[in-house]
Order: sequence, then C-alpha cells, then structure tokens
Amino acid sequence: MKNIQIGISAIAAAIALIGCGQQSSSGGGAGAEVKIGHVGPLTGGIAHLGKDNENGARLAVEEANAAKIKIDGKDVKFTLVAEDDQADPKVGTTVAQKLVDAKVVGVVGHLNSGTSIPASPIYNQAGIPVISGSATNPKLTEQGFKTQFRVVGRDDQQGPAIASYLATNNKPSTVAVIDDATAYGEGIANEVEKTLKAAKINVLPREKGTDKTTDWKAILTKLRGRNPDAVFYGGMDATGGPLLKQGRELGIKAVFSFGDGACTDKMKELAGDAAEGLLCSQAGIPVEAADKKFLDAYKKKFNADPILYSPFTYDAANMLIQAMQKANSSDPKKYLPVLQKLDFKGATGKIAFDDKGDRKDAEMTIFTMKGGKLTPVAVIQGGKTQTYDEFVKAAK
Ligand code: ABU
Repeated sequence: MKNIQIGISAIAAAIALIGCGQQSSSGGGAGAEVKIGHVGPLTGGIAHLGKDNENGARLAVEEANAAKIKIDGKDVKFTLVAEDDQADPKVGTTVAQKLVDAKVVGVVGHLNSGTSIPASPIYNQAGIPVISGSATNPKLTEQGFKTQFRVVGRDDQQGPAIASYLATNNKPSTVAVIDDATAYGEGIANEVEKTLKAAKINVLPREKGTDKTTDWKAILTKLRGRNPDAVFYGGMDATGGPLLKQGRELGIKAVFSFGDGACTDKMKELAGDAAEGLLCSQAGIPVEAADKKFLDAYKKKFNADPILYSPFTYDAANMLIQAMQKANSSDPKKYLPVLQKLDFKGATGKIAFDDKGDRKDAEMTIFTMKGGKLTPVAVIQGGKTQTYDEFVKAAK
C-alpha cells in the first residue's frame, strides 16, 4: 500500500513538472523557462564559425540568468536551444521547424544566408522573431517578414565597399571573380562585379566552385592564363584558404580579396604565408573593436578569443532579452513591436532596425593580412571612409 502511494505521488509530481514545463516554454507562469533558439553550422568546414556564433548567444543568455531577470514580476530562466543546420538550406528549414515546435520565443541565427533565407518564412508563419548576426544577403530582409532582423550590414553595402577599396588602392585592370554558388558567395560576388564594372574594370567570366570545394587547381590554372591583377572570392574561409594557397603555388601574383566569410585569422592557418597581403571585408566593426567587457567575458568563459560574428550574436540575443524586459512579456506577439523599435547599446555599438529589419548605419570594415594578423585599415559608414585609426579615435 505504502509503495502504491509513493508511486502515485511520484506520478503526480511528474505530471506537475511536465505541466510547468509546457506552461513555461510558451513564455508564462511562475519561474518560467524562456527558450531562445540558436542555429548555425556546428559540423562541417565552418563549424568553428558556428560554434563562435553559438558562444556569443550563450554568453548573453548566461549573463541574463546571472542577473536574475524578472518578467511580469516573475523569475525567468532563459535556456539556449542550440541546433546544427550544417550550413545546409534543407537542414536549415528542418531545424527551424524543430525550434518552432520546441516553442522557442526567439531565435538567433542562422549563420548562413543560404539557410537563413529558406528558414525565415517558417519563423514568420509562427510569429517568432529571428535575428541573424552574420547573414548578409540582401534578400533575407527584402521578403517583407516583420519577424526577420539582422545586426550586420548587407552585401549590397559590403560588396561595393571591398570592390571600391580594391579599385582605388590596387588599381587593377582585370579582376577574376569566383564564388561558391551559395546565396552569400554568389550574391556578394555579383555586387563586387557590378561595382568593378561600373569603375570600368575588366571582369573575367565568373568561375564557380561549391561551399565544399578545396581543390581549386583547375579553375586557378585557367585563370593564370588570363593574368588577372586581382581575384575576388565570394565564399567562406574553409574554401577561401585553400584557394589562396593553391593560387600562390601556381604562381598567381594577383591580390586576393574576400568578403566577411573569409575574413578570419583561419585564412593564415589554411593558406600559411600566402595569406600575407590579402584584402577582406566585414559587414560590421572588427571583433577587436567590440566592447572590452564582452571580449573579456568571452575569453574567460570559453578560454579563447572570439573569431568573427560572436559579438553580433551576443548583441542579437541581448536584444531579444531586452525587448522582452521592456515589453514585460516573453510572448513574441507582445515583445516583437518593442524589438522593432528598440534603441540598443551593445558590444558592437548602437543598434536600431530600419523598416526592413536591417541594422541602421552598419559599418563596413576593410582588412589586410599583415605579419600574419588580420589588420583593419578602413571603416566605411554612411558613404564616408575613415582610416581605422580615425574610426577608433572618433568612437572614444
Ligand atoms: N556573411 C557571410 C557569411 C554568412 C552568410 O552566408 O551570409
């Protein structure tokens, strides 16, 4: 009899717990658990970037929990639900639906434009706000979804920025443009090509790989015969590093240039000395210019320096949390209008969204690899170009 009573009590306690979980995950209830999703590639060639993005969001969530935030007078425990989309558009939609089913109230991600764009209607249909800290293809915020935001700039800002810098400083007569056939790689390559052609620079017929290509020798051998003064590659560091290394091994002397996806110190690791002198851009401020409090906290928690986008995913997660606090609700219907109008001071500076969900006044930074270290040389904002030193001085 005693055993039966213990059994009934245990079942009752379990039912109560399950009930509490269901209530909390939808954003209400005492001591509510509020789930925030994060999506990026945690496996494959750019897993290092996916993990860096996840770390930024995780740090924000853990700091919010340590601050014992209350919403509607009740204690809240934020939980980061992290998913791996493998940088694959199909997997991206599957995990987006998984997060919707798990009743997350907001999402940070996805890392790639190629996964963010097909996932965006799923979040929109569910009314869940999603902020990318890295996806730069313009289409993401041109679809008219009120739930979609990004805290980096767009490739129709970044492409012209790197192409103009290349045209002005390196004065190439002929440029070879290669892309990895992804939404990001092809999109930024198109923007670069448009800008170069407008500057009357000869652009060779487009060459294409994939986001898994690491043997570029056939394409590079063909390009060597055309003797370009510069090469632009639209793609990520995992494929851009081998491209640069093989280009130099084949004797190509052109300056190699890249967008944000290949603007990491990993280029030095993958291309070795061939990385020296490369040019690349970031659709935001350099990591090293992020708030020192963030940089120190990241290093302390993960025993590593942030790589590229984590200050942006940190800000994205904090924006979701701050909008919930200001709305006094974790119900997306209630906090979405607050998020749309939020004036936020984050690790990457002031953030506010325009009507499309893009970051207003996003900076574009140009880097060169100098002494084995990516070094910022110029910052372009609102059509104005400053040296990096001028930018740092003005920001103080
Ligand atoms: N912004 C480059 C990497 C992410 C993307 O696919 O847009």
